[in-house]
Amino acid sequence: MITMNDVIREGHPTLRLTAEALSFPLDSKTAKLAEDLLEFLKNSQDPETAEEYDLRPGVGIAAPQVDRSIRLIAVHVPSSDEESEEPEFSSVLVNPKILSHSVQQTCLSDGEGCLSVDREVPGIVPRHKRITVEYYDLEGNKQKKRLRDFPAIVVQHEIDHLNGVMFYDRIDEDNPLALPDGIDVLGAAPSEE
Ligand code: 4LI
Ligand code: NI
Repeated sequence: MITMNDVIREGHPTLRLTAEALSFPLDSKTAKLAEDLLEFLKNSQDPETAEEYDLRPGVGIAAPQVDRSIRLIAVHVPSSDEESEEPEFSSVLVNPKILSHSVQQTCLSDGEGCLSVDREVPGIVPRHKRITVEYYDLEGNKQKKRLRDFPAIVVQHEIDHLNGVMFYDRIDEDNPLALPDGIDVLGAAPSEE
């Protein structure tokens, strides 16, 4: 089982590498890693399991974060509506590639967190609001998925890890909290006029 001890932190050189593309069929070690990463995210979101193993909650993790420099990410975004049993998006994505994206940008009002960053880095992280991502599933089938808002942000954050990019690289260092023109903001409480 993957725990926080397996997660490398900022400063580790692997986080700055460009990760290697995978070919199919995946070897058994890589297939196991993929399942373990998705399991880690589910465990991290389960209050009892997270408490027992001291896991920080996450909705996405990339293989380089456990020191495997390969193009594989796991995403487990719970559904935003309480009714639904089904997660909004839960998958392992191999060799993910953004085929197209909106001009419209979005960001999280409270900034982004990362399992490899043990500090709060305040600032606006501009992301594409909508993306079409192509990837391979664990069986090697090519998939294409359209995502918007939070799931789109998570996939962009994780693909950045495959390219050695950290979320804070995207924060404007001169004015971290300034909103770029026309960006929309996710998670902001409705403000009164
Ligand atoms: C508990 C159980 C407030 C602060 C709001 C928590 C289940 C931050 C947001 C969660 C913030 C779950 C998240 C990410 C942020 C902040 C990631 C809580 C886990 C919200 C996921 C990759 C950025 C993703 C929205 C510094 C570890 N996740 N919150 N950012 N959630 N979570 N990111 N931002 N401010 N990071 O962190 O998994 S993309 Cl689901
Ligand atoms: Ni991260």
